[in-house]
Amino acid sequence: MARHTFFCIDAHTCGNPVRLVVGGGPLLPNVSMAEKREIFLRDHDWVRRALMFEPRGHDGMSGAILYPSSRNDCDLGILFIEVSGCLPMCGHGAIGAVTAAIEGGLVVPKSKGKLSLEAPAGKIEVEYARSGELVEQVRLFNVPSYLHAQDIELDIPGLGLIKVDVAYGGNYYAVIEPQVNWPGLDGMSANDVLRLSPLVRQAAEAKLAPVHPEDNRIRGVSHVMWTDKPHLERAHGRNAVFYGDKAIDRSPCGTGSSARMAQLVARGRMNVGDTFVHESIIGTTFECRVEGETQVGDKKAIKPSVAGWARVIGHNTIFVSNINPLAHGFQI
Ligand code: PYC
Repeated sequence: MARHTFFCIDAHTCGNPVRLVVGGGPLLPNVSMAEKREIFLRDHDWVRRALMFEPRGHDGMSGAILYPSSRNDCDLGILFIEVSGCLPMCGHGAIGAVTAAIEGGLVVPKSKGKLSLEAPAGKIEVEYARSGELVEQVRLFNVPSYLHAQDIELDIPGLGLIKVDVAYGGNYYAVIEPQVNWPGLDGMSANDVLRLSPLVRQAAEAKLAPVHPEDNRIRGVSHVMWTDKPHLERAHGRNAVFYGDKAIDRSPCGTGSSARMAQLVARGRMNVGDTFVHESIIGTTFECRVEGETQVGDKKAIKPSVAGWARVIGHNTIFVSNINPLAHGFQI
C-alpha cells in the first residue's frame, strides 16, 4: 500500500473552515508565491482535491499551506487551497492560518505581534493580539483594492435586470445591493444564493472578464457578494459571499470586505479612516477599516484592513492511500 500522510490543524475563522497543512504538503521551489501557486496547481492539485473535497472535506472547505517566502521582507509564504482552486488571496484563510501557526508555535515572528505574509496576490502585513496561549484577533493589511466597474446591467433568469458593481479585494467580486428586482438578503434563502450566484458570476464575467492591471495571473469574476443592511446594531453591513460551485462563506469574507470598502469609497459612501463592521450570514463580524488610498494600475484604490478571530478545533492526521478508491476526493 502507498500512503501519503498530511498533518493538519483544523480551525475556523468566524465560522468558515481553515485546514492548515503543517506537514506532508508538497515541496515547492524557492520562487514567488504567485509562481508557487501555478506550480502547485499544475503538479500537485491532487493534494487540494484530497484535502478539500468529500469525504475529508465538503462543499465549503478551505485551507492553507505555509511555505518559506522567497522575499526577504516577508516572514512566511501562504498558499490558499479551497474547493474552488487556489485563491490569490483569502482573508478568512489568512486569519485562521496565522492563529493556528502562532498558537501552535510554528512561527516565531521577528517583531512581537507582527508578521509579514507573502500571498500570491501580494504582501500582507499582519498584526495580532494574544491573551496567554490564545490569539484573540488578527488584523490583515490586505492588498490594494479597487472598484473595477460600476452599474453593470445583467439579465439574470429568475431575477430579471439587475445592476452590479465589480470590485477587487484580492479576488474579483460581483457586488449586488438591494434594488427593484432584488429586495435584499433578508428575502433570500441559502438555496437562492446557491442557485442565483453562478448565473450572476457567469453574466458578469461574460461582460467584463477583469484582469488585474499589475498581475495578469489574477483574473476573472470568481465571487458573488449579496449585500444588505445589518442585523446587528454595531455592524454597518451584512453579506453572503458565494464562491466555487457550492460554497457560501460563513465568515464576513476578508477579500470580499476589502472589495466592498473599495466600492463604497469609490462611490463616495466611505472615507479614509472609516471603520466598516461587516456581518456574515451567521452573524459573525469582521472589523474592517480603510487605511489609506493608493493606485492599482491607473485606477484609484484603497489600502484596506480586516480584523477577525479564529479558533483551532482539532489536529487532524489525514491519509491518502492507494487502497482507497476515492483517495483524491469527489464532488457531487
Ligand atoms: O475571506 O477572503 C476571504 C474568503 C474568500 C473566500 C472565502 N473566504
